[in-house]
Amino acid sequence: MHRACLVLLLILTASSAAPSAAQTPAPPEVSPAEPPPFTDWLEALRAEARGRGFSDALLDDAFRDLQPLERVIQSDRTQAELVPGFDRYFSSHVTRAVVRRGRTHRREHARVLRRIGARYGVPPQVLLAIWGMESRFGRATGRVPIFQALATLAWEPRRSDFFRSQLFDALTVVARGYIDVASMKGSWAGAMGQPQFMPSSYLAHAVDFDGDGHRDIWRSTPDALASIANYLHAYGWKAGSSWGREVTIADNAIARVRAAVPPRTDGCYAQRNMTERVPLSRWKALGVRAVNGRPLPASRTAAGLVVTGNRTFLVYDNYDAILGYNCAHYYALSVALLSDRIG
Ligand SMILES: [Ca+2]
Repeated sequence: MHRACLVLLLILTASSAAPSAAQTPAPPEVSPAEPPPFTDWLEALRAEARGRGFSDALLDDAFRDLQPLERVIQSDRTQAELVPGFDRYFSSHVTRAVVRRGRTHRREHARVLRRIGARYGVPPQVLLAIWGMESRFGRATGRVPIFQALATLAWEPRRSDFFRSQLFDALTVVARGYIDVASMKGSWAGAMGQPQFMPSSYLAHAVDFDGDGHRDIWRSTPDALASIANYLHAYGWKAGSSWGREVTIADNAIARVRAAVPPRTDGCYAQRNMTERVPLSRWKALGVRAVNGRPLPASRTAAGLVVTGNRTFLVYDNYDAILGYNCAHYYALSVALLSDRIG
């Protein structure tokens, strides 16, 4: 009946192994044209920015000495080729040292994590897991000047529309006085600070939680953690609920499970690589069990099935919020499992 579902269960849910810059879109498949000479392109960009009301002083500052960065282009072009399999991805990101550091940070920032949890409903271990995955708890936020990275990717034709719009958002970030050009550093893909926000995410979701008047996701840990919480909240995180759980399916139940629940058809790439959400009680009746072999609770919690390599998960609504941060199962499952280990 549901042949697509069978296919789905066989698909290893592919995911990018690149740094997980929130909201970086998947690379397009078409091969691009040659870009125009950079100086001509920059002149036109500058004219458009002036037309949008950005001051000459700001543009002088942001566009000073801009050159395309070859390593930015190379990183962007190779990211789609690195798909190592979930186990390798997971073991390289979620090491024992990362878990240990997460627990240390949990104690160290217990008070602010409690306050953030009270305001946004996201528990400490989830915030710490994203913080750890994105920037190794603020230790690796990227050293690339953001305007340099964004100008390179906006000039290069592959994803120029997306990065041109991020460039204008980056100008807005500076124009509003949130941060100065020199301090605005991040990854080769333009993801900034401890939560690795793209400029558009920064404008929409960054918050000032330590009350100094600046949304400083680069230097303030309270601002960074609260900004992650605000982001997840905006993507539908539900307080008091978890992300999901790892499960097992007995060999003699696999065919029944495959036939029973169709693939999901809405949402981003990873969301379309899982099943529809049905109540846990339904999965239980189909023979899906907790990973320790115990029966699932017969609850009405909606859960979708995610299969990656030889591991299987039932994921709840909060998992969608993690996919909102970065739509890739490898990433979201790593965040989820890391959060369990820290918690
Ligand atoms: Ca602040």
